Amino acid sequence: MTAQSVRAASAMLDGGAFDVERYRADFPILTTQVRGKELVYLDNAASAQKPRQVIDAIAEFDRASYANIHRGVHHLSQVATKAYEGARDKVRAFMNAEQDREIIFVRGTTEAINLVASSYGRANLQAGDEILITHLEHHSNIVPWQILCQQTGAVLKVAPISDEGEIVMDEFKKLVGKKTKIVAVNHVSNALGTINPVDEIIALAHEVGAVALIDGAQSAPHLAIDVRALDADFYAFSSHKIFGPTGVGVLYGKAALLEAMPPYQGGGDMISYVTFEETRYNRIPYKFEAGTPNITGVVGMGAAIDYIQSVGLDAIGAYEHELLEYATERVGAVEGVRLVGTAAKKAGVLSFVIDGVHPHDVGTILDQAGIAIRAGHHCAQPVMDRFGIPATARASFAFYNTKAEIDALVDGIHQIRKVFG
Ligand code: 7TS
Repeated sequence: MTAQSVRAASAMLDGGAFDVERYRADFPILTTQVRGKELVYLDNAASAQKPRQVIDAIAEFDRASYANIHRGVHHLSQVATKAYEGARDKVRAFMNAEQDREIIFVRGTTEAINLVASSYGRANLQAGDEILITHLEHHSNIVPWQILCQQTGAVLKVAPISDEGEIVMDEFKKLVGKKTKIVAVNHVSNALGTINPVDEIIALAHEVGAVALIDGAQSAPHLAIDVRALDADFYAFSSHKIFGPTGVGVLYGKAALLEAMPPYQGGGDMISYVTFEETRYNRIPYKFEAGTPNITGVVGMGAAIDYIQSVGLDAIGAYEHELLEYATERVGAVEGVRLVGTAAKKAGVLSFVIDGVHPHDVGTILDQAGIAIRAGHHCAQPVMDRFGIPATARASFAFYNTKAEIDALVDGIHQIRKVFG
């Protein structure tokens, strides 16, 4: 048994229960008081909190190992380069990618999708070609494709979703055809929590020779990702949603695709040779990492991956499922509350509306009780349009949340109903 699996096993209480208190103790911010109340942090889909192990790894790297990477013969530059490239290998293993060079460090999911749209998209799409997304996407998996359509004359197609918030696969299949060149879908919806059948979607894309990009911003914190089993062409996620720092994330791409793609940005590190007449580009992944990257952020993301793996994604998934079921039942039972997004397979997100109360008021009143949720369109306005609402209140869970916190949320909702009579 590894040290990590010993820790994971010993964190399971008798009877296999998840020892949430043990993990909560790793997150210093969870003891914060907000407006005189104990913080109840239910905005994990926006950004997850960081455990001490990540905070310390960042501080320790900056204190003892920091220098610019890839370009120094001096000791610290070599130490920093090793830490940076070590994190790349951790990401590779986390996603079960075959090779480190298939892992590109970017600013986050948004930049990853823009990179593919700009580089792969402009090089491979022509007027009349089609890009297929769904009605369930975050704006960052809509707008880059709209820009690409404007630039190339390609056409954006959108697969519909059901009243439960699931992709209507029969309709999706009808939209996949000879003209389809890119299929881009989220693995888990940030607005509704739906887990999408990305394996089936990728297979459909491949049947017509299209590439498939999976937006994994909301899956990476909750599900084990296996890009090889999925056969994903591109897969993106953000560090700040997996308990790491902001400003850094990952684009996975199959090596053959990345090698054939033109650079996204030009500058230092992405070249092998520069003259005014001709520039030769560096090999992948460096071809796509122009300029000094977020070195400390990458190291912090590596520490976050170590941390997640010490808890174990299977244990996280099982515990969060229990939390979501409890929350769905309790919140759904409150009179005047309607849950938005009731898919059969969901992860970590409970979106709801309360009759006669604007979601922003829900968020503001819950905040008075120290409860942090998100109120708004969640950067998924088409999802709101589909349900004929301007916004929802959204509670989103991490493995450090508890049933007692869900009880606090339910008490808060009752309070709101009283206030708005
Ligand atoms: N895709 C999905 C499915 C997301 O949930 C988000 C962020 C992004 C892409 C963009 O990620 P970024 O790290 O590049 O910003 N979602 C949210 C959210 O639900 N609330 O705040 C940010």
